[in-house]
Amino acid sequence: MNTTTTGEAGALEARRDFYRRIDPDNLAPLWEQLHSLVTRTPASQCRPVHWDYRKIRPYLDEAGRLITAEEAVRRVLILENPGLRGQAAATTSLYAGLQMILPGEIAPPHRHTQAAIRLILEGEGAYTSVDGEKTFMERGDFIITPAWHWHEHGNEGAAPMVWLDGLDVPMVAMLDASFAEHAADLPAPIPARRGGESKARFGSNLLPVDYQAPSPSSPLFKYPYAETLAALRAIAAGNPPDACHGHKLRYANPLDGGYPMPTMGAFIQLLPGGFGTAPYRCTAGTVFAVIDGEVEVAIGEQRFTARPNDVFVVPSWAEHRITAGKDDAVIFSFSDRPVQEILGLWREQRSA
Ligand code: GTQ
Repeated sequence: MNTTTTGEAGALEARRDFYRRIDPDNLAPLWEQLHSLVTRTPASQCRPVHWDYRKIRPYLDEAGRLITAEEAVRRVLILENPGLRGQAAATTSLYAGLQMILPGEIAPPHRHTQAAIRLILEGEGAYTSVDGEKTFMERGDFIITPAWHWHEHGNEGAAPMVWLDGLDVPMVAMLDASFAEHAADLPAPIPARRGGESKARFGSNLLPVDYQAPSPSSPLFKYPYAETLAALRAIAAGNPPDACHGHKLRYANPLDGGYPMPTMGAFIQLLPGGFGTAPYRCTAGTVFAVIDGEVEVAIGEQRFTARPNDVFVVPSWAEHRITAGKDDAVIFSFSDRPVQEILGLWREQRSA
């Protein structure tokens, strides 16, 4: 054997032997994986993905025949990212699902440390109650259930109700901070509160005098679509669209103007008919849902058409463009941007 080969091969073998001997002591050499841990740019397992509502809606009906909301606790089909299968994750940090509740059904009250947002897709006459206060839901409404607030859902209408759920499940799992309680295990039911209270107290550009927020989340838990759309339309009527976002607004906590909840931010944007956004990327992997209109989406090399109620994911740092069809498009989205901003991690790159 030639000495050089022996030298290199011997050195490699000595290293492999070393790795094998330290392995039982739960040790590993950083130098073998430094480049894949500390990447130059985000190297997400999260993939761009599009769920066509027309294709998947029948599965919800089928789920409705297979299990009641009561038995399921929450009858939801999880939207699993193909790059993160088995992890109940739509992006690396966020969970998304489609929840359906049939007429007469109740999804029983519980609370958990995971925070939830809802975007109502279909139906009317169903409510969510948050800490005992019922609010009825209509298409396009944005509703929040902050961490550790009691919530139940019920359908008093005549048709199925479907909404998009967004939760910080993967984030809470990463932090090992999951707690949950079921009202059925309590000695007494959650006391009912009058409907409309939170809107009266917090949703009229007024606040209760001396109010001290008990949590970092918005005390206003419904952002009605009628009001959101009126705001978007008024802005769109008198202003040029932003090159990368069209007309884009952020849902805000009326107490401080911050995000409605600390772990998830939510956004709504109007793209005028025919308008296409300039290439854009940011570090917050984002779940989008189309409310109105039809859009062509380009994420890296991937292309698809998204229609009302379709959901799609743009991974962290994936350059994308969204182009409205001939009519105005309205798109909802949510991401972990508040967390990244607090941690000093959030970055964006605009091409215009
Ligand atoms: O509505 O409480 O999609 O607890 C997942 C977990 C919805 C909810 C989900 C939940 C809920």
